[in-house]
This record gives sequence, structure tokens and C-alpha cells, in this order.
Amino acid sequence: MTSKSRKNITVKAFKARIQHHLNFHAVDLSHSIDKKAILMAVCSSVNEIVFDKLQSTNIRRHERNSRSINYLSLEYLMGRMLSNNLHNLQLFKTAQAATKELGFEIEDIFEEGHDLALGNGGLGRLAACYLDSLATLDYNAMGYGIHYEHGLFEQQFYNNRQIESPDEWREYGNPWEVCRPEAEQEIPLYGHVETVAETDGTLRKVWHPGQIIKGVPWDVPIVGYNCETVNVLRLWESRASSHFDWEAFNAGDYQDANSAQTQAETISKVLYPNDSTAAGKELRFIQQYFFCACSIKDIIRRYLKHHDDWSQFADKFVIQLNDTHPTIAILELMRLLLDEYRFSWDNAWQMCKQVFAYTNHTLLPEALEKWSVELFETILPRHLEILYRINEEFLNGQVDKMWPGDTAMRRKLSLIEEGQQKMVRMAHLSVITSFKVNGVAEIHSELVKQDLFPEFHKLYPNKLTNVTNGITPRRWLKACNPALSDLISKKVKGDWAKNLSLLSTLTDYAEDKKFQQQFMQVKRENKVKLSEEIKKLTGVSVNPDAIFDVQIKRLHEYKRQHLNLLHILALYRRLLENPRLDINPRVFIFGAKAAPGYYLAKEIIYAINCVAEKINNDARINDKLKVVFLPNYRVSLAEKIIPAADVSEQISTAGKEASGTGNMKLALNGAVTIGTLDGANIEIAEEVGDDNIFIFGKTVDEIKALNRQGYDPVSIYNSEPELKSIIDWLDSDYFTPGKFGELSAITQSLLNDGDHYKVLADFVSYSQAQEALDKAYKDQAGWAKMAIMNTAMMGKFTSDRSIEDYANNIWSLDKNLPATQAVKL
Ligand code: GPK
Repeated sequence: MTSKSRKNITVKAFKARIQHHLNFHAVDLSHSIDKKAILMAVCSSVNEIVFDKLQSTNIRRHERNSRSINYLSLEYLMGRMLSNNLHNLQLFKTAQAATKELGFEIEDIFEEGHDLALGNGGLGRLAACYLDSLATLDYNAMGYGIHYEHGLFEQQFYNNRQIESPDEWREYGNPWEVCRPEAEQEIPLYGHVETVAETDGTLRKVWHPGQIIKGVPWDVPIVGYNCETVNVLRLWESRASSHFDWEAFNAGDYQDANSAQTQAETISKVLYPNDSTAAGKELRFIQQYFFCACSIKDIIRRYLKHHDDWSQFADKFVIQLNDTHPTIAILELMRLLLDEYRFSWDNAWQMCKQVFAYTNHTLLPEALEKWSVELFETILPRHLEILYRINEEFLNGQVDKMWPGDTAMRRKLSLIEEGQQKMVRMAHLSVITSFKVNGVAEIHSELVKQDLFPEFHKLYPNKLTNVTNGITPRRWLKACNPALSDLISKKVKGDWAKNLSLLSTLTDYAEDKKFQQQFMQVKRENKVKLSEEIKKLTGVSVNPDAIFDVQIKRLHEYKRQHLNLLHILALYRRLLENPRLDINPRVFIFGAKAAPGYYLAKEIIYAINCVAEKINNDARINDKLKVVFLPNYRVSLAEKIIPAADVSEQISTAGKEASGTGNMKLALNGAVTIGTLDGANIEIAEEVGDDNIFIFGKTVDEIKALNRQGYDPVSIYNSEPELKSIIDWLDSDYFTPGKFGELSAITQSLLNDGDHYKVLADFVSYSQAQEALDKAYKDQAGWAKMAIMNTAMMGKFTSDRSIEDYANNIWSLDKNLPATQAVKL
């Protein structure tokens, strides 16, 4: 099918396709058709087009032999695929009309789809946005990851506490993937290394593994927006290499016969639910190696299919490490080049230094991965030998040259941390190998240079750089907010979803009364819709005319959901003291999962839910305050909340949030940010202007100064009467009747454990900024102007710009011909 006929596919033809596929997905078409069946039939109809495009993309790629970017990430938070794929294929309206004729609202069909939740938070969602942009910009790109059987856990609340249950995203099959047995890989583990003498006297290392695991690839097509490109996300599933031990089975030992299989399949069983903390578990280490080894072998296979020697390898492939999670890929490439392809050490090392680049996503020390030498010795003995040699050459070479005889510096920079238990520092290995290392927002990248890796910055002055994160405007505006998209399209000429800077035209209308009214009308409609969802999910009725104040992100102390909570308590207290207090009614909306093992994060969820219960049922405050914690926050829920937000809470301790990307999504949809000078908030403020954002709190330098002086939260508690009374209130049984001290884990952390994230230090400033915001909302025209300016000035934060930055400044990708000029096939 040519692109022309594809674009012109009629409603009638699309409906006929759906009906055809319904034959496979519904048993009895004479009865009412089940929504799951229609979903599968629509997906299959879309897939006919998607896989056709994938084939032609592959052929085009092969003909051009272009350089490819290979994105290695342990996480991809894709969300639902159908709506996005329809929009990207420009088929949304056609599908909407076709399904309507069959008796379905397309939105109801979308609701049947399961999120692909193979990630935890920002890092995984960033990878998903980048895949969308890579395809849209027609770059030759491949994503590699793990085909987890269970993605991020599902969250429910029971007695106000988080309860986790397994995510069953493939329970009824996943229409958006295809198995590729022809690209299967075998992965060795455990065993020992033997030194063998060759006939010419040279010594060679041979690894005799104790176990072999099979890696089975599943390909998820990634559809570019309004173009011909479909790329691939390749996810590896682990299996036992020999399916069944018949000998053991015949000997009557059924359990043994199964155990190898069970053990092997455990590797890709479940996503580790930690965000910004290292898991430190053996299985996690094996997961990392398994997926890196599969991916590196696949990259080599793809290269050798079309090349007779290695001379072009570094020209044709660049590998991006999404955080340190895939660092082990470096050692695997070294091992294969040395042991399988018989490279000299120097040639293998040169090759590695040319192909890897690394993105750092956090400065939090607890997230910087280290693996014990012991674990390496047991599971990857050959890789450990290689690591030792890299370390030796690094310390005796570059380090000794820069800091001759400085043993303290050697200890500091070594790939091995000495101590009771020797540990391998994965970030150090990534930094010394990679040709570029980037942070994810201007301030974060500066802190990476100055505070995290100052010595490496001195050693390699051109290596450390910045690429500010971005988000795809296709999912995060066009698909999730159709009403605003339609309004924008009336004013903005050109395809703004492909060129987001075009939105700046809207600044011309920021003070236009009619446009303001239309813009706020769209917002209100979205708030009405969200109110219905809130009622469905929590039973709480909220007023769409209230300010919708949103904090949606992982639960973490540094993100300071408890600072938000303290402010809610302040408002509640003020209202109880003066029920006629003149404030705008406000609905505080939370969405967040806590890592199951993160005690304080779970206590914060519990506290918010307890406070919410009390406030929502208190008739004295006349519905001026509502607090809702929406369960099971995930991509598809974010798509409902974001279009309805008035206020975006981005309140991390300065210096702790590397970038943030939710901040960009909310601002793009016309929410006004209240935030600290942290991560990308700073760049958002630069774009929208100081008048259109509420900035508060200590700066990075002020936080550093506090730490130097010695920070004393108790003195703040004692000198701020309102804050003191709120904290004491939390410590009473007011919110947990009959249970004193039920919420004291939080107050303890603030008063007795040093308030690590400076909640009390920022409270007064936050509370003042909130007052200013409340006042600003009273001026409806002024607020509308601010909201419009936020949407208008988000052009910088499209992930297309981020990907062009990577392509130009890091990956050196040759831009393919535009798809419209593609070779006719
Ligand atoms: C950073 F280190 C990590 C991590 O383990 N998980 C994760 O989601 C986030 N992140 C940062 O916390 C965000 O500030 C950032 O925007 C996001 O990664 C993408 O870069």
C-alpha cells in the first residue's frame, strides 16, 4: 500500500477491516460485541498499516545504511498505545467514525486497553517520549529493554494505606508486539574462566559458563507522527535454553526438570519498583546483564549481517546508556570483541570509547549503582577481569598523569570502592568509557560537573554536557487534550504538534478576551470530565469551579508531597478559625505510587489519605477544600488529570530533582506552576517569564549554605507558630481518631531526623507563594493570560528538540531524507 492510499483510507474501508478482524476476536457476532473484542479488532486493523510501514522503513534503512542510535533502558513507560498510534497515523477521526458506526464511542474502546507500564516514573517515560520523537524525526533508532511479565505494580488504597498487586498487562495478550524468534540470543552466566595457551604461545581467556539463558525478542512497533517511519522497541524475555530436562522428568523428578526453566524465566518476571534508589539485589544485576548481553549481541548481529569487517562499526552504531542501569553493556562489548572476535586490548577499548554515551538522571547518592565484586566474581567472572584491567590502565594512565602519586585521588576515582565489601562503581565505568555524558536540565548538568564528577570534569573537559529533557506533544497535548488542540489549531497555522514553537503565536491572543474565555471554557470542560473520574475513583464530589491543584509524580521525600500536605493543613486550620475566609475553593489532587519498601513514602500516602478523609467530610468549611488521592497513578490516568489542572506543584528541594517532565506536561496544558528553582522549573520560568509562574523557596546555593552552617529544623518549628500548630496537629489523633502518634513518622523525620529535604526551611516561602497564587486566581482574566502564556511558551520542551540536541551534539546522526522523498517501493 502506498502512503497516498493509506492517508485516504475511508471510514467504510476501515470499518470493513474492523469487521473482518472481529471474526477472530469475537465468537458470536450475532450478539452484542464485547468491548475487548472490538479493541482487539481495531488494534489488528491498525497493525496492518503499522507493520506495512515497518517493513518499508526497514528496507529504506537498509538501502541508506544510515548510522543508528541504540537506546538501552531498563524501563519504558509506554502507557496505552491505540489512541497514540491512531493520532500518529492520522487515522483518529476515521477510526472514531468507523467505531461509531459499529455502535461504540472510541474513548470507551481506549479504556479497555491496558497501560504498558514497564517503568517506574520519569526515567521510563522519558525513554517512551524519546522513541516517539526518534520515529517522528525519521532517525534510525532502536530501543532495547526487558519484556517484563509484570510491569509496575497496581496500587489500591485499603484503610488509607497503599496495597500493591501484580500488574497483569498481558493477561489477554498484547496486540502491540510480535515475537522474533530469528533474533533469539543465548546468554551465559556463572562458571569460571580458564587461561588457555595458543599454539603461538599467546594466552587466551575462555569463559566456561555454568548456565545458559535464552533471550527471546518481542518487537513493539513505534509509529512516527505524520510520517512514514515505524521504528522498533525490542524487549527481551528470558527462557531456559533447553526447555525441559527429559532425563530428570523420566527419572521421576518433575520438580528438577522444571526448576531450570523456572529460574531462567524469573529474570524477566518483574520490574523492580524502585525509583531513584539502587535495588542491590542479585536478580536485578542478572536482569541488567541479561538485557545488555542480548542487546549487544543483537547489535553485532545486525552489523555483521551487512559488513565483512569491523572497520565501520563505530560509524554505524551509537549506544546510549539510560542511566547506569545498562553500564554492564560496556564490559560485554569488550568481552565479545576480545574473546570472540579476537581484538587486541587497545583496539577493543578504542571501539568501546567510540560507541557509548551515558545520561545521568540523578544526583541522589542512594541511586548511584554499585555492585559487589563478589557478585561479579560469581556471576560474571570474565567481566570482572576485564573491569580490573580497565581500572588499572585508567589509574596508572590518566589519573596518575593528572595527579601524580596522589593515592587519595586514586582511591576516589577507582572503579572499585574499597571497604568492608569491595564494590564496583558503575557510574565511574560509564563516565570513563563514554565519549559524552549528559545531565537532563541546565542546572542538573552544572551540578553533575561541579558536585558529582568534578574530577572527571577536570580529566575530560569536553565530555560532560547538557540535554534538557522534553516531552512528546503528540501524547501530551494532541491526544490527551483534544478540546485544547482544536482551539489551538484554530489560531496556530501549521502542524504545531511537529513544530511546537509555533504555539508562541498564542501570545498574540493572551489578552484577547474572547480567546481567554474559550481557553478557560476548554479548561472547565476538562475539569468537569475529571470531576466525574474523581467521583468514580474515590467517591468524592468536587466542584469544577474550584482551583484544581495537582501534584502527580512518584512519592519521594525529595519531591515533598508532605510540604504540600502541611500547606493543606494550614489552609484547613485557617478556615476552621475563620469559616468566612476569602479564599478560592480548591481541590488538591494527588497521584503517586510509593516503592513497596519505602517506609516513609508509604506513611506520607497514609497521612494524606487520613487528612483527606477528615477534610472532605467536614461540613464546617463549606466545600472550600477537597483533597483527593487518586489510586493507581499511571500514564493513562495522567492523560486525564493533566488537561484539567490549573496549578502544577513542582516543589522539590532545590538541587534534588534532576529535571522533572511532569512540570512540562502540565504547563503545556495551561497549568500555572508553583515551584522551586530546581531542575527544568528554572528553564520553564525563563520561557514563560516570571509573571507567569510562582517561584518560592531556597536556591541550590542557599540549601548548600544551610548545610554548611548546620540546619536546625527545630528552631524553625519553635519560631513559626502556624507551622508548629500544624505539626502538633498531625501528631495528635485528630486525623486518626483514637490512634495517637499514628502519623508521627512524618513529624519525626522533620523534627528528630534532621528534615533532610528542608521542608520546614521552605514552608513559609511556600505558604506565601500559595497566597499570591490564590490572589492571582481571583483575577480571572489575569489567570487566563497566565495559563495561555504557559501553553504558548512550551515550544522548547518538545522531545523533538531534545532528540535533535542528542542527534547533533552527541550522536552525530546523519538526518535521513524526509519521508516524503523516500524511495518508492
Ligand atoms: C531519575 F535516577 C532516576 C531514577 O532512577 N528514576 C527517575 O525517574 C528521573 N529519575 C528524575 O528524577 C527526573 O528529575 C527526570 O526528569 C527523569 O528521571 C528523566 O530524566
